[in-house]
Amino acid sequence: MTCPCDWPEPVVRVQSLSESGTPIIPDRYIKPPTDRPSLNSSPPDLNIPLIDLSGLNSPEASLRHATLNQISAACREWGFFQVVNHGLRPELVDGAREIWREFFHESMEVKQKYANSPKTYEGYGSRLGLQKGAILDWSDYYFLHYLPSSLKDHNKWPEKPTSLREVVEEYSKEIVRLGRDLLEAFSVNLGLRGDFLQNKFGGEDVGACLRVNFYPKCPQPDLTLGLSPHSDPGGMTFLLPDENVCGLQVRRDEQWIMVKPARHAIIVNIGDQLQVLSNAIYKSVEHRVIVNENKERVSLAYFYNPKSDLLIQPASELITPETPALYPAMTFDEYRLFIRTRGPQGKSQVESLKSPK
Ligand SMILES: O=C(O)CCC(=O)C(=O)O
Repeated sequence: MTCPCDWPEPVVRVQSLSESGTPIIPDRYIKPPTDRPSLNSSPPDLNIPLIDLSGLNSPEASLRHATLNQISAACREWGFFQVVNHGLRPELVDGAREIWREFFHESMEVKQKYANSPKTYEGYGSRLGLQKGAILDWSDYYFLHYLPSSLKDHNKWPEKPTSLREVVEEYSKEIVRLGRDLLEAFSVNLGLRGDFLQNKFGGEDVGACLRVNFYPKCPQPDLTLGLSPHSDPGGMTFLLPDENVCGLQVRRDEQWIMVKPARHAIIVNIGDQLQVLSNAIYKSVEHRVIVNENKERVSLAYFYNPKSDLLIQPASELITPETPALYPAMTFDEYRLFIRTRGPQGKSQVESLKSPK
């Protein structure tokens, strides 16, 4: 068996391939015909819900309720929504994305100092998964831990550009605050105590980690994907998209819906752990990323997760004779091991956990 300290094949940086100017992508990035993006498949007028979060703090009860109702419908029907007036300064949102773009445009020598290994995935990477000969995605990434603070190691965060660590600190703090606010809204919407979900996530001991995705220009975008279809294994994800370059697609009724980001919006999606805790009232929905011939794309995916050794199971308050528990109890650590051992199977990964009837 391959040691999880090593990649099964030499690592190739997708950005280097792109910058080589090759008009043809290597075979190992070419997806089978059924998995390729059919570039025109998205209905142009459909988008994920857009929610103005300032309503949550309104002195008017009717506005607060209307906002909570919008959040509730989005979690039940879409598993995805984008939020504006989320409390993060527009300069911070733009600054966080652009400082990472600068990092990816540093020299290869600077980036290689942070080359990652599959043991922890922390650092600069170009593949997910260890299967030898796998068809790869057209992207590079940077992965780092913010919480728990025992896992945060500034030495594993890029030193250049010089203000990156400071910007990531501020951005991370704000995302964790937003995570707490939204978990409270979700709890109330599910008829639970306001602090219910935050407590199930471990109170102050939640996990938070960032994957910055860099999708270089691709000469044959119709043959590959920037990120293959997956649902997010954790609690919920805050995605800062590249406002000027669409790429994220969300599965809905067997169609792929292209997300059109609003200005300074943050995209929120339900992860597998919230699907389990809500006993599938909330949906962890499959999504993927397509790439672009003329434009690179940068996105920041912040994963807000339960403390990894706490048991996660459907909330007993939501279990009735008509709605029995759909999933067994499992820690997030065990769940990650379960999906990593099985490998990606397409479709929502949490569905395969369902207790047999
Ligand atoms: O780049 C995107 O828009 C999506 C990224 C994503 O799904 C992920 O990092 O898990």
